[in-house]
Amino acid sequence: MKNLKIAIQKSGRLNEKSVLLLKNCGLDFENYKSSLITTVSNFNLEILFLRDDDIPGYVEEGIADLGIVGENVIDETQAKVQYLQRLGFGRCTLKLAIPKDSSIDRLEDLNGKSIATSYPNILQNFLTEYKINADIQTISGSVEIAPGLGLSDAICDIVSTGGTLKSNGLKPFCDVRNSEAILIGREGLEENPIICELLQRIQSVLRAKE
Ligand code: PRT
Ligand code: ZN
Repeated sequence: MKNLKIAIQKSGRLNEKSVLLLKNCGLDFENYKSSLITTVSNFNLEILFLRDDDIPGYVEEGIADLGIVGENVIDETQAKVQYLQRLGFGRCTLKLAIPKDSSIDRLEDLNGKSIATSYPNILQNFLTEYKINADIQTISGSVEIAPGLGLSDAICDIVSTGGTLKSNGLKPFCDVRNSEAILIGREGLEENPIICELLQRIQSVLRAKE
């Protein structure tokens, strides 16, 4: 039988916990840092190491059967994939934030303002829901420096401890969405016995942690 493929983050905040979860499921593999793919020796599975942004699309297109990625990335890419299991790590919140001394006070005050973000789709849906007409400035990183540089009036970015906001003279203004790491699968795969077996192992690892 052809091996299934699971895509996990190659390096970054979700890599270590994704690898640990798979190891705790009894999967035996080498975590080659230099390789993009590794084979599990005791299970019909190969592991692909990718940038997190590419994972939902790979799963949607069937290049990978499964993936571990943050909900924020799934939502932003708008990929059609199945949520198989919430994994309880990588927790964070996508928030709107403003300079400490900003006159913005209520959501309506964002009308006509500019907001820098790496999450233009999620932000646009949020603004549409609240009937706010703001100008979205899409930038790919270091979003927190945008207001200080005069690029935007507000930002929309991931916050976990809040330390980065603080050190850039910003304060949280409003939560847009919470996120955690999710096991996703391509549509129509739920009945696959190998996936069912892996899902059961993952669920027992998560239960043991409770
Ligand atoms: O290279 P690749 O594209 O794979 O990785 P990446 O740099 O895009 O993502 P990475 O590794 O930073 O984050 C992967 C996932 O972890 C995210 O998509 C979220 O689902 C989740 N996550 C959890 C976070 C954070 N916590 C987090 N704190 N992602 C990013 N941050 C950043 C945030 O962007 C901000 O710059 O950390 C900063 C804020 O942190 P605090 O603690 O100062 O609030
Ligand atoms: Zn990324």
